[in-house]
This record gives sequence, C-alpha cells and structure tokens, in this order.
Amino acid sequence: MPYQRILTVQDISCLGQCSITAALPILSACGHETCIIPSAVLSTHTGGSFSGYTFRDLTEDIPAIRRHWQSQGIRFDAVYAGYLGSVKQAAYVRELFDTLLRPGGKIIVDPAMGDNGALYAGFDGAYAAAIARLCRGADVILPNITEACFMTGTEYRESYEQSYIDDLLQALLALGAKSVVLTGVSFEPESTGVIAWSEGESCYYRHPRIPRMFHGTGDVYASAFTGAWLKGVELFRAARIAADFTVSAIRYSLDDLEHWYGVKFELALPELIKALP
Ligand code: PXL
Repeated sequence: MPYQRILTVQDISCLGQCSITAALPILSACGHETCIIPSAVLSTHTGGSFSGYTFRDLTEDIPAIRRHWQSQGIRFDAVYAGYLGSVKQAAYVRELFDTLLRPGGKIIVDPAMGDNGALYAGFDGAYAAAIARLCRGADVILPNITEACFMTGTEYRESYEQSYIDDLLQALLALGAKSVVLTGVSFEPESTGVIAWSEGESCYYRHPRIPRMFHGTGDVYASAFTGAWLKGVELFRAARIAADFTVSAIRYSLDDLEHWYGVKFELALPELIKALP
C-alpha cells in the first residue's frame, strides 16, 4: 500500500465541507500525506443561499510557495487541482505540474466550476477555457456534465442518450487527459452514475439518485477517487469506491434539513477506509 505525498491546490472555504476542508481529511483517511496550496480563502463557499462571503485571492502566493519548495528540493507523487480562484492561477498550477512532480508523478484535475448547467458565481467562459487547457497532460480529470459542457463547448442537456455522453467523453479526451471520470451521468430518473474512460475502455457505474441537491459532493467524490486511485486501486474500481462513499455521505445528511450547505462525509470515512486495500 503506497504512502503518497499529494499536493492539492484548491480554495479554503472556511465553512462549507468542500474543497480543502474535504480533501485533507479524505486523503488522510486514505493514508496519504497531504500538502496544500490554498487558491483563495472564503468565509463560505459561494453556493446555495450564502451571500456576502469574503474572498481573499491568493494567486501570487502560488509561485512564491513553489519557489520556496523548489529551493528545498521538495517533490510530490501527485498534484490534485480543484477549485481555483482566477484564470491566472491555472497558468501557475501548470508550473506546479512542471516543476514539483517527481518523475512519473500523477496529475489529477477536478475542474470544479459549475453544476446544473450553470457556472459558479464569479466564473466565466475564460475561466472554463483556462481550466480546459489545464486538463492537457492530466492523468485523470473528473468533471460533472456541466463542467464537461463548458470546457468542450457542448450544449448542456438535462436528458440525453448514450450517444450524447459518448460524444462528450470524446470531446473531453480531446482536451488531452489520459483518463476521464464523468460524474452525474443519468439515463433514468431514479438512478445516476459515473462513466470512467481509460486506455480505450469505458465503464458505467450506476447508483441510486437521491432527490436532494447538496453542495461539495463533487469535491468529496474527487478526493475519495484520488485517495483510492493513488493507493494503487485500479481506476474503474476507484471510481466505484468514490461513488459509494459519496452516496453514503449524502445518506448521512438527508434527514437534517438545516444542514444544506454540504454533506456529512466524515460519518462515511470508516466505510471508505474499509473499501481500500
Ligand atoms: O464545491 C465546489 C466549490 C468549491 N469552492 C467554492 C465553491 C464551490 C461551489 O460552489 O463556491 C468556493
């Protein structure tokens, strides 16, 4: 069981159970050392009924931290990028990939930028294009359908056939990533699932669709996938383990109507640990 040193670059939403506050405990539970570069610090995430949140942009800290680590000879087994605070950060994160990965180190990009056919507050087409460029050379990218559409210029649809998803996968692969895990793929009302594409093969994992929308589930999914995959779990299986963990985290949160801003993924961590080798 490999012990990996992972660098994750995403925001700190001080309250919100997303981004770094989800990635750190999930990757730690998977048994990895986790280092962080915060892309921004917000008082809460920007979704749901939060308004008036603070936003401190940390763009210029990224190259400064990189230079310090380079001076100390620090290298990472993987860099996992999530929600970034600005277009400029995408170029800085590319420099992290180029300079801080050990030979053979892995790149994981969760292009966190939107859901349900819309971009999150503060993002625009230029941001989607910058993150699409960041996907070039990634080992795995993990968009939902909204993010896949914005990055590939595909029309967003609420309902679709297999051929729409096949075309979307091909358009994503054309961005230059080696493997794609597309989340929130639903062909019928009562179920949803993930499609993973890797080395010429694809695999669909269907699971129940829970009829309540929660924030941060994409971050919880991407962190669990990354933790499992970097543990040496085969990609399709890691995609399933992460889906089961996310569904369980949602179930733990369902009966608490006041807990609308995130999922209680902490309660499902023992199940994630048990599912790992
Ligand atoms: O969960 C994605 C996410 C991460 N970070 C911030 C967000 C969101 C989604 O709204 O606002 C700051």
